[in-house]
Amino acid sequence: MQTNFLNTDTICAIATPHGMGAIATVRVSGAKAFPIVATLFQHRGKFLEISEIVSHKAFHGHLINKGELLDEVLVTFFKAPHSFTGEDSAEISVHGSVFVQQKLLQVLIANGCRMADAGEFTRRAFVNGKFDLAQAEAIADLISSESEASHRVAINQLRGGFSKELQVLRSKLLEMTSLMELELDFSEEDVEFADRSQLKALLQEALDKVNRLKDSFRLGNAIKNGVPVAIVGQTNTGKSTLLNALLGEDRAIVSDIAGTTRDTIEETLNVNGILFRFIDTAGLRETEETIEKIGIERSYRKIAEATVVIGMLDATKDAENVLLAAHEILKRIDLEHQQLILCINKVDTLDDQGEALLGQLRADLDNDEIMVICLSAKHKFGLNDLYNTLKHSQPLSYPDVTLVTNVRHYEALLHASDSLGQVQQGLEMNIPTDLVSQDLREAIHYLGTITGEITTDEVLGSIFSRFCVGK
Ligand SMILES: Nc1nc2c(ncn2[C@@H]2O[C@H](COP(=O)(O)OP(=O)(O)OP(=O)(O)O)[C@@H](O)[C@H]2O)c(=O)[nH]1
Ligand SMILES: [Mg+2]
Repeated sequence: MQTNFLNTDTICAIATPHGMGAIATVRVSGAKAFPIVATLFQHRGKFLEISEIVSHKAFHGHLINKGELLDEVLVTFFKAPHSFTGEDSAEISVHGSVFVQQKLLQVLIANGCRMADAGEFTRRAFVNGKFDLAQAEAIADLISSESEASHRVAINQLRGGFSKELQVLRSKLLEMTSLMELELDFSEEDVEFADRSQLKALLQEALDKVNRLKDSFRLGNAIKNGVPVAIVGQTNTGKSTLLNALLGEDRAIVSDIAGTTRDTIEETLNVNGILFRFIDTAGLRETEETIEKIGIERSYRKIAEATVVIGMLDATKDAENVLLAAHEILKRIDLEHQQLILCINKVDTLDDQGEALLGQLRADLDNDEIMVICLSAKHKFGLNDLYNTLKHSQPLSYPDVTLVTNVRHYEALLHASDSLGQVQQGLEMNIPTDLVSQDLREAIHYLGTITGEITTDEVLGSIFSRFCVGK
């Protein structure tokens, strides 16, 4: 039960960004929200009676504290349960002076409110059944979304797309357990209620779904925090020049000395609505130099973690060398989960702008999944081709499916997938039904933690404390 979260205090907080602004909004929520606000608020020259309050209507008037005018304001009231929190609530829009905002909070507190904890409004909404935990978390994501893609993912989760998928899954699994447990009750009589082959099919379906969601985390997380794009290649191929060209600023040091970049440099950039995290890395070469070696180790790690890898090739080198370098990079890529874009850089030095080399490389690789483009990072030639290739790269072309973006959800899915795997093994090996159904219950439990059907104070505390005060 979550009754220990039902807090009857009336809470208040500033809901708009801190500091000075044209307008600031202070939120008040709880059983005493209306009486507290009414004692401070004059509408048409007299203090508002609670009976005059109309829900979802803005009242114009004045905030009066101990006979003194504090500000001219708009107050909107929301009657329970038709408010964000599900409680009686009011939103007071004041002029955005920091003094007025702070003073209003002080006055509210003096009249019986308490400062809200971080995320307490959303937490109350969750406790009052306004939405489930995954949706509450989507609100935090929505607020912090910086790109069109992350916004789209958060909106889908907020509208309950993810929760619905989980619900369907959970109820299917519950149905399976009840069938199995019925069988247990009659075990003396050696009855098989659950058709084993039907169970197996259902289980496979559930496992596929859980695994799809689990696997979507790689992309979901990338979209939320910026799709990692590692720029890799031999020294002096122009990786840092490319990073600077993409960002439009001299972020990384560029020089003709091989081994200029020692450490990785990361910067995010919004390209056509998708947030990318470009990572310039230390050039790959044999070296005995300790620091450079560490840098190169890091480059390999960044390749492994990247969703997209830009492999930089140097057009001033002979074709054989370029092909060899391309294969060195390709060796490190998992084409099933990663996109490789090979860039033949410095084509400004070639008469044919790299056309011959491009043909040779494509023929040699003979793989449509690998994109190859010509570039001059220094002269900013071919950047549009790169942007387009990035935008349409395979790992990013997801249809409107649910993407998991939250580590907590990902971990729960991982556990659920493990448990379902155990069930599957158990069914294959004809392990007694009671043991199998225990694993099934475990999987159901983990799925339930995502939407908050099963939760603990500790989990809720850690989720909502990440929200800001006023949310
Ligand atoms: N002509 C030409 N030169 C380029 C181009 N891109 C980079 N360069 C030059 O190549 C040299 C190396 O560039 P960097 O960007 O430092 O190369 P890097 O791959 O980061 O090198 P490391 O950090 O040492 O691995 C510099 O002198 C650049 O000016 C290009 O498109 N055309
Ligand atoms: Mg560099």
